[in-house]
Amino acid sequence: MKLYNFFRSSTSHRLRIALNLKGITYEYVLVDLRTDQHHGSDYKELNPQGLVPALVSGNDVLTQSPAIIEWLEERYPTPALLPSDPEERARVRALAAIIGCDVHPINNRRILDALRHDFAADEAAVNRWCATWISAGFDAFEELLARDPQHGEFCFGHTPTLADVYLAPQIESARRFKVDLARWPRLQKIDEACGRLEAFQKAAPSVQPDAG
Ligand SMILES: N[C@@H](CCC(=O)N[C@@H](CS)C(=O)NCC(=O)O)C(=O)O
Repeated sequence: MKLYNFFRSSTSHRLRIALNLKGITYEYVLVDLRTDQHHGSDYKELNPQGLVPALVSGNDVLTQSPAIIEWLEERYPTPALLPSDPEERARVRALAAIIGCDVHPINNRRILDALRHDFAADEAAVNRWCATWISAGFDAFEELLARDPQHGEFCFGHTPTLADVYLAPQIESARRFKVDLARWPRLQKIDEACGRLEAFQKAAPSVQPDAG
């Protein structure tokens, strides 16, 4: 498999974690967002949306990290990243969706570029924008964990699930935007637990070949 990705992209980071948790080896193919390689025709041939990541498996080109992660779960069911009970699966997916649908998309680079260029936002305003939406998502995430008796060392129970796969990269990104994490003690503990696992350590942006 080939993973077209970028070290600092949190959707790429999600995929690296999921692949590592499933024990799948992959070739790291850099799509450098610093040089706008994702806007080039070569990459758009692969993914017309011009966003990372994309995963190539045999003749299949898979795009959109939620779809790719669900595909991985179906193709490589062990270890499972979703609980077996449908209601529990829905709870785990809801946590993941807070990040995947409601936080990440509005803090993505192209949105921040639009704020800078079309709405004259300076860096302080951009950081405030990011902090606002990250905080709103993390407040809800923290409260849902507080209410869930099955919240354990990880978001759900004592092994990582889809919720952790989405949460850890978003916490990394929150740090980059200098969001103070002290307000979310449960999230911090889960992040520490994730950080103890090799699958998460090997997926970290700082250890990727293009990190810089
Ligand atoms: N919903 C997509 C979003 C992908 C996405 O937004 N990727 C970002 C990096 S995290 C990107 O390629 N950004 C480039 C840009 O905004 O110009 C997914 O989950 O795969």
